Amino acid sequence: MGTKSALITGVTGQDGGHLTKLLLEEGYEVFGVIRGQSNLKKDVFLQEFPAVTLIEADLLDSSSLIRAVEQSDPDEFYNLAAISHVGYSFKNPTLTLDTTGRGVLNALEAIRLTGRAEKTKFYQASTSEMYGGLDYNRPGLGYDENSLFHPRSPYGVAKLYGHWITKNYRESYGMYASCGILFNHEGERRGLEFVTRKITDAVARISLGLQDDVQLGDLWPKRDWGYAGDYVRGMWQMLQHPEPDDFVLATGETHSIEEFLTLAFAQIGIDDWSAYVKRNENFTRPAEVDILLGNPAKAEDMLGWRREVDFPGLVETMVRHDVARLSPGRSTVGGAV
Ligand code: NAP
Ligand code: F7E
Repeated sequence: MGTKSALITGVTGQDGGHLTKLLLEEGYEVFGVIRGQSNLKKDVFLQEFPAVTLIEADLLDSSSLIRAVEQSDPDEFYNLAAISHVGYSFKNPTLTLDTTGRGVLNALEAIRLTGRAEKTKFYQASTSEMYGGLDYNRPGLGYDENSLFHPRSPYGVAKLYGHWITKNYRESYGMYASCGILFNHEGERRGLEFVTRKITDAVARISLGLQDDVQLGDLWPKRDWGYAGDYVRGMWQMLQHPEPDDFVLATGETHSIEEFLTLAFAQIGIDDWSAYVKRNENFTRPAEVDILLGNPAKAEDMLGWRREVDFPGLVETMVRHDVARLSPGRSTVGGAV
């Protein structure tokens, strides 16, 4: 069989970077959808991944997606693009619906209308935010593929549409379309606006005397936090499975933001972090997801997926990366900020 081709939307995001690296290592010809007019963004991306062909397109523009699919003629289409920040989605709910919800339909239609329903395998980036973390629907062993959904944000609601329209295209048109229901995954490519990276960036700055404290919202919420590199491997494994299906990827452990702070500050020798963390109401949300815990048994059994990085290892990697990045005379590692 010849070289496989893959089209990735959201290629400039955290998972896009990890997935590009993996697919290039696996010998794929990789095409990435890049939005906007900025040449700088393209240049920065191509500096790290010169082998990738970038295609200017946008999830909001159906015709641009049709062009992207025609140009790349992909064996595998990974739809990672989204408005992905939960707090931002409350402030921009319509944009979130259009991008994170309707954008999935636009991507599926681009495959179908170009006559590739039988050729192109589709991956949809579904999320644990669809579960909502409320008492009544919280299973003891963690959420799995059959758990009830009760999204708690415009982001979660839009993702639920993306999830169901993907399943609908699988059932209606026989498309190979799979949803990965991924719990939080983090790492050195994580955007600085997400809580883990905001903390590790601040901890590094505090240790280097560049910053006095960090302003955060609620600290009690718990998340099932894994490493993004492990999770993109799971995405790829899903599309290698003989049948399309939906899979949860998670660690099966849950930890509060307070626990994350304790491990992160311990990396720079601070045991009591209370003086360095200030509460700022601007970082709270109109509705919170209190606790998320996932059960990855199906992916482990059917795909042989395993996560390699544990919670302390994740925090240590992120703090070390940010200290190195911000230290005088040190430059950025790879494409990570
Ligand atoms: P991310 O870092 O926020 O990346 C989002 C990407 O989407 C960026 O490349 C962004 O491009 C692109 N994008 C946004 N709007 C677009 C549009 N209208 N057209 C084309 N591209 C657009 O997200 P991530 O953490 O890598 O997550 C990848 C996917 O998995 C997302 O769909 C996210 O919702 C989902 N997910 C993430 C997690 C997690 O814990 N990370 C868990 C479950 C599901 P710009 O660079 O131009 O902004
Ligand atoms: O918040 C609390 C916040 O924004 C985690 C996305 O990738 O994972 C991510 O969504 C928790 C929440 O991630 C701050 O209220 C406190 O309880 O890092 P986050 P998220 O909302 O869990 C899911 C699975 C996705 O699918 C999403 O795309 O931390 N929190 N203080 C804060 N959060 C932020 N961002 N900033 C704070 O200052």
